Amino acid sequence: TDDAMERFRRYGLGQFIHWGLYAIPGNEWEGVSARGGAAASEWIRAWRGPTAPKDWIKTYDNLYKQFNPKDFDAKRWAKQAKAMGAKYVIFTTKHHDGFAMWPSKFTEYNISHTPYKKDIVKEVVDAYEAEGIDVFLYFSVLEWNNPNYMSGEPKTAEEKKRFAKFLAYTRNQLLELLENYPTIKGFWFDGTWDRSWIQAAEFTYNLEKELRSKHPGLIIGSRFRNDEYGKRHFDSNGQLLGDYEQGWERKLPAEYSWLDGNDWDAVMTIPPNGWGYMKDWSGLYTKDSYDLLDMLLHCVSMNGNFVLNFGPDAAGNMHPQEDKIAAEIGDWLTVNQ
Ligand code: FUL
Repeated sequence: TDDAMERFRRYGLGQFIHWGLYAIPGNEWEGVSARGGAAASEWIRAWRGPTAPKDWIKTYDNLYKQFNPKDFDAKRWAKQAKAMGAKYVIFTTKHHDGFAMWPSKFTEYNISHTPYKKDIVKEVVDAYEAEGIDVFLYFSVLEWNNPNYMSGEPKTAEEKKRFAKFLAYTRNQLLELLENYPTIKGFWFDGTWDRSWIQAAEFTYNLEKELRSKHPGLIIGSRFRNDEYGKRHFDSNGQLLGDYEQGWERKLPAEYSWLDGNDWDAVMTIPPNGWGYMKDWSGLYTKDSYDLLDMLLHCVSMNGNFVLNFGPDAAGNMHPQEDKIAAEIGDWLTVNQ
């Protein structure tokens, strides 16, 4: 409804959190770094070539057996986000590796089979809402480990059948998330850039209608529909501010005129070479609070929201640079509100 979008328009600052199995390697494995290229951090499962350990994919898919974040305290994160001035949080329920951070009935590859066992999505939703912060769930449609997922257009009858299964699975998971966490404000979709998904326009159209009928006012990011309607509704932007590995590109507002009259957010990550946790930041361009405040003001001045991404480590702690940035942004916003 319009009320939900009215709230969205007033957020200003949001927090993104990328947390999943990729936090365990933290961008390296047994002393070898996956840094650079497409395999950084939360993309490490896609690590290929001479530097990748042998049988890396198998190793990665078994990391869940080690996931046991001993310091994880969603309340501590939520308090930090609140002090920073975040009005909404976007949390990764499932990234491209397909691992569900909630006890999904539709895949075994989920949090309940880790030593940690507990429902992390629930802990995050409850803690942030207790601080008055609205919750959005990040959901990657793309699943690297799912044989039914197809990046290209399904062609043979057999492929079409498998892809139909995949779509049914996606629908089930989304309905499950809505049922489990009925207070969420929206979904932030990802991984929908593939051809197969773009071809599934009718499916996304119907599913969006269904989700909204169950949850009036639900906000759904443009990356779900991949069409003009989606963009008009709420444009979630990954690269709006330019290349995150180099800082950002300053442009005059006129260059963003395609956003005029639209609702949108732009996301930017603190870890220097990805969105999930990275152990080693040395030698990489590291954004500081000045850069990030600049970006925040830039977005807000153009009626958009700015979403700052954190990549906690495998124990559940933010990186010291993230703690520092959160505190500094919070101080600045308190003084200048
Ligand atoms: C991209 C993903 O591939 C990245 O891993 C990250 O989640 C970013 C926000 O969106 O599409």
